[in-house]
Amino acid sequence: MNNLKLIFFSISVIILISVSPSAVSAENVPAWIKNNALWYGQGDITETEFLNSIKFLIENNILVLENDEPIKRNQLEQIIIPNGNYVVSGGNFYLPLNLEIHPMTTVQWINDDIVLHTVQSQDEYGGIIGLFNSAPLNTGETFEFKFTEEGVYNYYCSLHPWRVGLVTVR
Ligand SMILES: [Cu+2]
Repeated sequence: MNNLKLIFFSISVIILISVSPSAVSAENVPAWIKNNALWYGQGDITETEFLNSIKFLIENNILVLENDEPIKRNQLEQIIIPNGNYVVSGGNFYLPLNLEIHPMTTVQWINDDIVLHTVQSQDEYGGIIGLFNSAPLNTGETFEFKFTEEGVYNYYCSLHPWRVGLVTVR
């Protein structure tokens, strides 16, 4: 085979082996494709035929080209209600004040303060709505809610209504 073809073949084999080792399982690669690689190396089939076999691997999800960053789902994220959160003029905001997550993330609020707090979902006018609503949480107690839909969710503490926070789902 000529040099160009040899280089191309080598690159193709490297791609097959190294693009996504975790996603390529040898037993999932059909025998005819393994033969294609051999035949292509020997010059028995054309570049197009060999490329088509790689295309087949990709289209059938045998060879998986990984995206930049897969979206993590079914994760747990935490919002801390910090010590001193009840103080009106204090700077002890929710941590974080605006939690940004993807859909299907469960959010857990934990009360690290020395007094009771609640978590109440609010509409855009500040009224309580029945989406997620905790009982009063003692120190160390938690409350969880799983966000399935994109959107901006407001909440506050009904015992300390100056404490408002956001969960942004997108
Ligand atoms: Cu509170």
